[in-house]
Amino acid sequence: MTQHFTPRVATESEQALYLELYRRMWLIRRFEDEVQALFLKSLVHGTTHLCSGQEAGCVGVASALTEADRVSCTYRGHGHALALGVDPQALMDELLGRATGIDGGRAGSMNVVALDNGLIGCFGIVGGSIAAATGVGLALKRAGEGAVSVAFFGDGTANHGYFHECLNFAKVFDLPVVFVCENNRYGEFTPYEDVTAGEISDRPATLGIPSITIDGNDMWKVRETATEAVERARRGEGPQFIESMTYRFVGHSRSDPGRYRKPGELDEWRTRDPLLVGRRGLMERHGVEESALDALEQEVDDQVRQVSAAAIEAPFPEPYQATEFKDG
Ligand SMILES: Cc1ncc(C[n+]2csc(CCOP(=O)(O)OP(=O)(O)O)c2C)c(N)n1
Ligand SMILES: [Mg+2]
Repeated sequence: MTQHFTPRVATESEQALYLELYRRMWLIRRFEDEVQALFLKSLVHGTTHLCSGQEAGCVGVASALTEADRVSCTYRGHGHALALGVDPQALMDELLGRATGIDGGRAGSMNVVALDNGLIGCFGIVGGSIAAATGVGLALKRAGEGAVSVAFFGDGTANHGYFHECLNFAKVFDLPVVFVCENNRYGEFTPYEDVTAGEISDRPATLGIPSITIDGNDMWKVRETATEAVERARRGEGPQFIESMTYRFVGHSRSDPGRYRKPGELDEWRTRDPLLVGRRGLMERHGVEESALDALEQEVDDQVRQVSAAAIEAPFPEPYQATEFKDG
């Protein structure tokens, strides 16, 4: 039993834990900056959806999980994969379609699966992550070992059928599912308030699902809230809902310049960059020296440069050979 509940992120001390979360946030930001640069050189096939600005949600929730728990994500899933501990090299190789990628180069940017890290999948279909996590929640409940399933999805997804259907199902069967709505204020190019009636977090409450809205750019707040929600689900108290308010600093996907943003909005959110909040908090709350943070960032920057160079050199997979189809 204890082995099942090994935390995904080491917890020797509060300072060490939050430094590690900060390191992961910095890695996600730099990794995705590099992904964008490689994309512009046509080295990333298909499309990309970056989570720049949303890193605290990824690492805060991941830090509340154990190795027995399972997670599903959207197409915006690179950050969540890194937060769950996926090897950056294996992920970068995957995005460049290389044989050494975490899924042999066949999944690409939108559909990463990393079962060893608890990531059951990233889904291009809006709402797919909710359905997958709910199904996994049913399986985990039947297994009876106290593991929890987590669904990440966006604000736009709260208006899709999957959302309503799965929340209802999860509550009726009291499944151990934590629904995490990452409200980045836009579904593609549409402000969420233009297409959303009422508050998203009121919807689960009508089904009897505990629901909370938090500052999703504060890794302390996200970790604390996620830990409580996960523990309730683990104890058999059924599904839980977190609306994590955040903002993406980049466009929806590869070529979106974000012209729909309101004047000043991006600058305002940049003052609440999760990396700034994290840096400040580590110094003020945990007494971390600025020089230690500079060194940590430098180390990650070097790592990302090496990862990128190695991915470019990595081999492509052999062409797919369809197995012969026989009638009857
Ligand atoms: C079923 C389905 N409908 C529409 C789309 C097209 N689509 C891709 S992303 C997206 C917006 C989703 O917004 P949100 O849930 O807020 O997530 P975000 O991209 O902001 O993280 C849409 C409509 C899709 N992929 N799948
Ligand atoms: Mg959104």
